[in-house]
Amino acid sequence: MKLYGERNPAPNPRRVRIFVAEKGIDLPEIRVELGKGEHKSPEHLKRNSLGQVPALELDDGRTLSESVSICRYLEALHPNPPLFGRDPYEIGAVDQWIRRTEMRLMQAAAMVWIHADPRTAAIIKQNRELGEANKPIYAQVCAFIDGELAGREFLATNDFTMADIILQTTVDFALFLDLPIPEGCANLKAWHERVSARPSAGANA
Ligand SMILES: N[C@@H](CCC(=O)N[C@@H](CS)C(=O)NCC(=O)O)C(=O)O
Repeated sequence: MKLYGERNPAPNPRRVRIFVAEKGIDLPEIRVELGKGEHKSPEHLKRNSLGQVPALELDDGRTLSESVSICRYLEALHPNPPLFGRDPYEIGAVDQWIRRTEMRLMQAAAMVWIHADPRTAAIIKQNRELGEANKPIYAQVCAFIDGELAGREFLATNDFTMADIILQTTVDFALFLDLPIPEGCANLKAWHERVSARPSAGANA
């Protein structure tokens, strides 16, 4: 089994690397250099027809894409420690926070990256107004999550889970975009320090 990914700060392959590090799984990773357009090569399009990373290639040649789906597959192969919840309620809670973080926070950061970041201006037809409008939305969603983290060590359950990985990689990607954790979000800042101190946070390709 091989993972096709890209180095940090690319947030989606990083999700899988953190997951794999937390599980202690030995998964070789092959770098697909986005800057060189390798993700749109015919070989890579066979692995992921959307031309994105990460992609997982199984020993029998079958492939899986979507970072969360790859992690769900790995969870089924390596159930311990559980990172998608320990019981039916926790499984629901982890899924809820993955969806909220991806659909609200990551979506806002992605719009800033695509439409307002000078590093994508040369390769994408930007809508600057849309990009700029997403900066305060990012801050608002941070404030919402900050409130939800009050009195909690981790986002979805009492343990570190996939929901924390999604939030961690989103917040770190946003920092790369110069979108800080807003002033006043003390719970989110403390949570970020906690997850950044885990050895898995340093996993890179
Ligand atoms: N929903 C996908 C998103 C994958 C994604 O957007 N990957 C980025 C790198 S972090 C990529 O390949 N971007 C290049 C492109 O979309 O052309 C996942 O979770 O894996």
